[in-house]
Amino acid sequence: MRYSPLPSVLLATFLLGATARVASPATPAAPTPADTPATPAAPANPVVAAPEAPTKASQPFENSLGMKFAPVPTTNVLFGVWDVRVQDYAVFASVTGHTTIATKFEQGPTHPAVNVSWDDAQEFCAWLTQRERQAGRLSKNQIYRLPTDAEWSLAVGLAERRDGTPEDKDRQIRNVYPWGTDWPPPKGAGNYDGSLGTDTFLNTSPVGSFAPNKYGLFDMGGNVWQWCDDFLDGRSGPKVVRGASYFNAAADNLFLSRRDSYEAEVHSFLVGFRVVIAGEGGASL
Ligand SMILES: [Ca+2]
Repeated sequence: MRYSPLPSVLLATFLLGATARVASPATPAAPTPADTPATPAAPANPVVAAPEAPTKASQPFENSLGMKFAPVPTTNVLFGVWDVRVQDYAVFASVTGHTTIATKFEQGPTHPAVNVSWDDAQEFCAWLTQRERQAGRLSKNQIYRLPTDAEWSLAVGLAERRDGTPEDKDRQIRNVYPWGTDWPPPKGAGNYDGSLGTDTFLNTSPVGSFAPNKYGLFDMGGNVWQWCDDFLDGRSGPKVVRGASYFNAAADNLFLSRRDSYEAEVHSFLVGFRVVIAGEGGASL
């Protein structure tokens, strides 16, 4: 039989992207004896996809740390599908020398980073923005930042009034949870306090351990509280956290409309964060 390497070159080129350079022209293969297994030829010029920045808020994206992002309709940002993980935060701490505070319980690399203050989260976002721009994975008018309180609500499909402060909206939509409107939560609903029987994790759990919401976002209820950008009262003082944690069991803490808050410098083993990618000033990507 005859074997030509051309088809595999073309296939690899197709799979690796349209900008691939094709070995040109393909050299016709010498006839191969029928009783000798043909060895597929490797592409003459292995193609490495050029790094690219996200171009639209409507398409999924993965950055250089392997953090994944998903679109949330009605927002102009890409949402991190997971909380920032221990392994993500460790790169930041290692490169910058930023102080970390160990937990008293064991955390794996894919657990959400905790003991991270709102101030720490700002520094992480600034560092990641710079890193990704240098790597060609973010354009100069795009930034990493915390989600706003309003964006967080949209990311869980909560139809809230657009005016008013986070404090005004705290628990105003009642009995709506990440899993629906039933109480108590069903098994597998998320990582909450053990008394609810939802899961077997005593403390934090690896991100992605439970089903994602309709936008593909994991742990938008349970595991750890997530910092949002806003002040609770809209002006000053403590910052908003959303989503409840592995420490919570009371129904009204698990409402999607629940806002708790901490001062920006507080480190808590119950609080982590996720980031979004936005155009500068929150503008469209
Ligand atoms: Ca638990």
